[in-house]
Amino acid sequence: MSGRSEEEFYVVNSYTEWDPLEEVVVGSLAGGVFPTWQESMGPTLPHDSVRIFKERGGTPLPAEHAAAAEEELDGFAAVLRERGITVVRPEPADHARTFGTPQWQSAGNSSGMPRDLLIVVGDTIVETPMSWRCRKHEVDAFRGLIKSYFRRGGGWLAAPQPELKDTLFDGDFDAATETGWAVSDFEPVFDAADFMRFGDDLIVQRSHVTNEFGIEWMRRALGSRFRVHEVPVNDPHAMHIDATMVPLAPGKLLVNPDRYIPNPLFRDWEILEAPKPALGPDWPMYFCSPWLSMNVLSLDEKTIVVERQEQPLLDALTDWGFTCVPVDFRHVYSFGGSFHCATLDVRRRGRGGTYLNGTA
Ligand code: DAV
Repeated sequence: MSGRSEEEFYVVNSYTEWDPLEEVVVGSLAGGVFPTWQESMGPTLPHDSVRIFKERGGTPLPAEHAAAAEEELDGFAAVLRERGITVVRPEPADHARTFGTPQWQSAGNSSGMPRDLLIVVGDTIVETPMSWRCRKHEVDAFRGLIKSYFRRGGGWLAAPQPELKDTLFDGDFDAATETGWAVSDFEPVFDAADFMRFGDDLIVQRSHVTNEFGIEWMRRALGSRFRVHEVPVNDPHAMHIDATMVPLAPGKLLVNPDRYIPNPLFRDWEILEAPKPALGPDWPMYFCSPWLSMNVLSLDEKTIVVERQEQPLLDALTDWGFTCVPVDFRHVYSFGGSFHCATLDVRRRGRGGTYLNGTA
């Protein structure tokens, strides 16, 4: 494990959201439970989830719906494999088990959404300091994979372990005006899904799970090659940027028309407004909004995995010149994400570069 040969250097290699995909982690909802409630979840969640999490935190996800979601994840993995992409999965985990620190106790959540926990920047996998207590040990199901990549030459960087004491959640969020943030700057916290990768540049949003301290930690940890740009968005419920601004190819940004604020970094980019989601109001959505329609996965600059029933988006992307691969994923939606959230692209071809305006 000393040094890296030229070949090993490519074991972990992913700089963008659109370079040709070669290896990817796909999450699993097996063993998943409802989150243990904490106040800082409130501003990010659909209204009914507050009660549901308070009542059912730590108890298993609804069995039939979760089994259907797991089948969709398996089906998605099969579609990727058929296209020659290497797919790896987490180890089994029992998220009902409780854990804690001297300050607090919690059960877990699920292994469904690796995008939230981990981010690959170039040749390195970064482990994030998540602010939901129930998610503190979620990464353990992926640890075998991370160690294996490291042994084969990949980089591995873990953020400082947050304490997640009450002080962290003493943010300035005001429910009446829906302004401010649920987390303070007591210590660095961020979810990986608040970042998006554009070669040597990353964008990030401040959110109810990502604070300024966390953004600054990431900026310094990544070093001088990478530039981290905090972008303003119009989203009082902000948690994860991947249903707000999704780059599909160099110069093509899919945006949420309710949330995107025009940004000079994208001056020369074509801005594609996502059509309204197809999902009706009665579908159970415990974590997210129907804008998960936008949470697509690019297989390369031309090819995008899109939920099979999102016809308006399928039509729009086809009109814009993309080839869409429709995959069933609505049951997965219910548990906190779509194709981008449920994956972690470990290897894409490409070696970085400058794509955003005014950054070189
Ligand atoms: O619209 O609820 C979803 C982002 C999931 N990673 C939303 C944000």
